[in-house]
Amino acid sequence: MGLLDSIASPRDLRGLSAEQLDELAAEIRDVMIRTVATNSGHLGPNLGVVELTLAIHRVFDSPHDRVVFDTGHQSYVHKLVTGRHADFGTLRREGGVSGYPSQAESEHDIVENSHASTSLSYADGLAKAYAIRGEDRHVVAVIGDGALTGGMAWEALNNIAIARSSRLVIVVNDNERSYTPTIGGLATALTSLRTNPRYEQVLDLVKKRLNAVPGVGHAAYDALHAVKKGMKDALAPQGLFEDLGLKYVGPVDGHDRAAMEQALANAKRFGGPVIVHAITRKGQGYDPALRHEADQFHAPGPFDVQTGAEKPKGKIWTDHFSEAIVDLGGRREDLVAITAAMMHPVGLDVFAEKFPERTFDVGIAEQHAVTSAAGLAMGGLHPVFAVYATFLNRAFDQVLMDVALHKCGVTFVLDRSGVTGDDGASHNGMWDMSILQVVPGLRLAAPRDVTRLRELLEEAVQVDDAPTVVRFPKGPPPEDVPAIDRAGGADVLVREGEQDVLIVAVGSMCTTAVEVASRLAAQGIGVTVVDPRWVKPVDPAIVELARDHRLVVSVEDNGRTGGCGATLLQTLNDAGVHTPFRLHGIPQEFLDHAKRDAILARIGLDAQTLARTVVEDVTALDRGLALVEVDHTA
Ligand SMILES: Cc1ncc(C[n+]2csc(CCOP(=O)(O)OP(=O)(O)O)c2C)c(N)n1
Repeated sequence: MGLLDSIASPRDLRGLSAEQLDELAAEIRDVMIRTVATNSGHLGPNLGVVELTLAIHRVFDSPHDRVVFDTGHQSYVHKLVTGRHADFGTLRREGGVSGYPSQAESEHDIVENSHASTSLSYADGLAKAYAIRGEDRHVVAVIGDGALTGGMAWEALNNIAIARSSRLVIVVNDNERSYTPTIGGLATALTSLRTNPRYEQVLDLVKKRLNAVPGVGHAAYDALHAVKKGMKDALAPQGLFEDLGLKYVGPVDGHDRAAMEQALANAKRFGGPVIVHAITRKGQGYDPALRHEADQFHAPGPFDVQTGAEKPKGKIWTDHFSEAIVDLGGRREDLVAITAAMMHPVGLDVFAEKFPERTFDVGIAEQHAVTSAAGLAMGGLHPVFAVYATFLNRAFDQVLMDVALHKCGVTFVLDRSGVTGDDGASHNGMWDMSILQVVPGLRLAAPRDVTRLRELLEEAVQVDDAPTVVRFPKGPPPEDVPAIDRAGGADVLVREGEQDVLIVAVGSMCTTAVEVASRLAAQGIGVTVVDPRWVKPVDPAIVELARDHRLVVSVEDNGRTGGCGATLLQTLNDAGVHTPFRLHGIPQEFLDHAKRDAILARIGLDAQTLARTVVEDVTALDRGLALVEVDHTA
């Protein structure tokens, strides 16, 4: 039995000796490494916050005091010391421990959105609420230097600086990295705080002298770290945070638990908002992570614990996009690429190597990325912003007003669209085709396979007077699905028997639709499967096909509300085409984490369920009945 087994809640950390805490830290690292090696997950970030998290839980009293983790990908240590050690082996598995904080899991978790740069706003609100209600509670926000590049964090700091009575401690976990090294003016400013030699030397000297005085050393050293205008302030590098009017403590070695505790205790005593600047190393305590150049094992797939060698993955959609964009970049000198701190995950790394002057990593700043893209387009270039579908949500207004209204030729490449699975509710890319439907002039393509990805991307970057979007899912692409015919701009994939059922399949759902068609054909039901390729605007050829069939079935890997099916239905209605219509998509709910295929089966987006529903619908029509009701919340 290890020490971790004796930690049921953070209070159990209080009685441990320094040696036991070191032992516990090692045990936590071991558990995290072994678990992520099989289940995949965020390893580097969590290895970097072991001491920091232990220190927070020893100094503050969670859940009375609230701890908010920005993004939440670095909350494994917190989970392990808040009663979830026994279940930790189920990390990211269906029904198991979530990869992010989860209110359903623990009273110690509060924020679970996993979209970066929000912690300070949550914390600002919480601290103000406690102040107004007269509750003696502290709020601790843990935010990485990466998340600190997001605009929301600065909007929050601007407010926090004047919220004098907020008992708010902001721990800046500075490991110099997002996935790759954090870039920008902020990163430079943090470096200057980190490396100010005068500060470090003087503090060291003071520490040595004071600690040499028996009895008073620690207390006096504490006092130096403390509040109000004192010696510490005279020594601390002025800049950045203090210019904003925020109390600053640091820099502190985030792997020195005792030093962290001391800094946090001082910050706690201050009684107003304080920043504690902790310097940590991503991947600390595990050599393969520290050596991992691309991202220090930010989020590895399964790997070998001894060597750190990742299990081979096949080519995924991202890899094919990566090749396609390099190819396009070679042919078009006006093509520029943008990433919001996700160079490797979105596959722009090779483009960046080849065309560094045409690649921009803007930090975790999707809103800025979009409007900056508008500027690049106005300046005569064609920007391609590659981003996970879920993160574009944040920049909706920028797409609408800054790009579309100005008729800017910007291409958005939405990776990880549709159901993504393991990362839980916040990471599914199930909103893009709904929110983008309302953007005038925007054209949206959903390639069904790799050939179509290349084709549609090529078409997209040729549009220079409107935004274009190319969206594809997570994981490996299917085998190519050849077209047997064209209808307008759409591909006809199957035409079997009579014109009974028209299946309009979007992107990744085409492969499934072809399988559904073969099941229907086997039962003597006539079926046509069409892939619109460009799903927005609706192709008039599809309206005509719908007019000629007995039943229209739309299938998309996007929320049912306001997506492609809903828009098609509305278009048919406007055109006076009243063919019975069945709309299949993702129910408009927050989906718990599980494997993508398991979720698709659960929500009825698998071939078997779809085929059964179509057969039921056709049977109802044959009998002259209305379509049966389907429970879309199942
Ligand atoms: C809005 C948004 N964009 C992108 C991401 C993807 N993402 C997850 S973690 C991360 C890097 C975070 O860096 P940092 O805050 O420094 O934490 P670290 O992993 O270095 O501890 C990014 C870009 C996200 N979660 N949210």
